[in-house]
Amino acid sequence: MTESWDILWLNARVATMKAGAPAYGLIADGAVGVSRGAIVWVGPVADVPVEQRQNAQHVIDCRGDLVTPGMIDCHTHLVYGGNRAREFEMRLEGATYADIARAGGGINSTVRETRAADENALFATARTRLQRLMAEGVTTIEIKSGYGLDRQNEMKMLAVARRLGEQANVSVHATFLGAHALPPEFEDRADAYIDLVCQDMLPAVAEADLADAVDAFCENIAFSTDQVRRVFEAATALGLPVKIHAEQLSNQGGAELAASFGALSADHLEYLDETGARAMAEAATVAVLLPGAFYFLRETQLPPIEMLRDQGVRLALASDSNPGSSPVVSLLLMLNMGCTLFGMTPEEALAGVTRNAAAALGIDDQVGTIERGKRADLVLWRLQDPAELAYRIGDNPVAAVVRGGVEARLS
Ligand code: DI6
Ligand code: FE
Repeated sequence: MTESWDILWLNARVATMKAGAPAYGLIADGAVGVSRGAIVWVGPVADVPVEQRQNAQHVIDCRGDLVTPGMIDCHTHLVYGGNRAREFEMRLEGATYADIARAGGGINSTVRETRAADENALFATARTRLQRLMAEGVTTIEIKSGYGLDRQNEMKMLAVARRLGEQANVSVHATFLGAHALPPEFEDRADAYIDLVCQDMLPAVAEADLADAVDAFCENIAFSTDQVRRVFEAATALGLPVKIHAEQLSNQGGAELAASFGALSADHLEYLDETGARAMAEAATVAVLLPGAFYFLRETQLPPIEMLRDQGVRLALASDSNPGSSPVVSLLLMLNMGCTLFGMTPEEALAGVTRNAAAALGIDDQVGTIERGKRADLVLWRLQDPAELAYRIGDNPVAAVVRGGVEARLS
């Protein structure tokens, strides 16, 4: 006799988001069977095996409502001290993001506050932000370091990210972003700081198993392609996958460099050119688009969505939740902005926070679609048409969230 299922979701509109399937991979009268934390069956209600229908432990009647894969926020800087509301005011008075960064504000003002905060304080504020994201169906989140900029403080941030993953019912992917900004004590010595990142910080982070990937900010206000290349060589030697913040404010060729290292993703990309897009396509590097930062910095240069589509680059969408350029705690709002600001379709937007976000984290074999064998990360929404997820603004239609077959809540 086959083992009975733990959960059977019946009468659902199941947006499987399966690769290659048209129209959200939608099954109109669908059912999903879950056993031992994994999806074991998905298909039309009429085809559910009779004995499973009778014996499932919990049967949930979805009453025609929508079920999607758990939402994945694949680019955040969730852990930080303080906030930058004052800089928001300065920008509205005419200063640019780059002006403020060059004057010692920007990322470095958050570095001061993050260094001054202890682990518990950082945990408490990040936890509140995580709760907001989870309330909208987020079951997997990436969290970067990058506001410590020395060994001890980068490791403190990553330890907080790991702790969030242990204490909340959410999967946390931690990313080491030591090459985020030049800390004040290294002024005019960027290469010496990169030496420290490669020779001291990165080995310590890897040794303590505090990071799942390594990121770098390639920009004229941050690090050059030569400097980022050194970081990527060091990461690769330690067996860590890489990703990049590239072509956000100017075209530096960062995406092409990242692709040459087989990067999981290149993120932002407003100034990406065709050479970069082609390199990303060849390396299967995912484009992570961040409309929150574009909006909040009042940028006008749009990421080349059409070119990325033409090249067959997969598109992901994320919150970039951070205090300076995207103080966002809503992934659903990013779906809306991905469509209204960047011209994505609602289906591309949903794929961007499910299947393609999973690919941007290198875990598309485990999560991101509703398919047999994947982890049972599922969201039930009080709506029927998946396009409504991108259409609504400021609404939260979540009815239920499960992660690994267990109802998700923050302990
Ligand atoms: N690009 C971003 O959008 C964030 N980091 C980066 O490299 C902004 C970080 C900040 O302003 O605090
Ligand atoms: Fe970022």
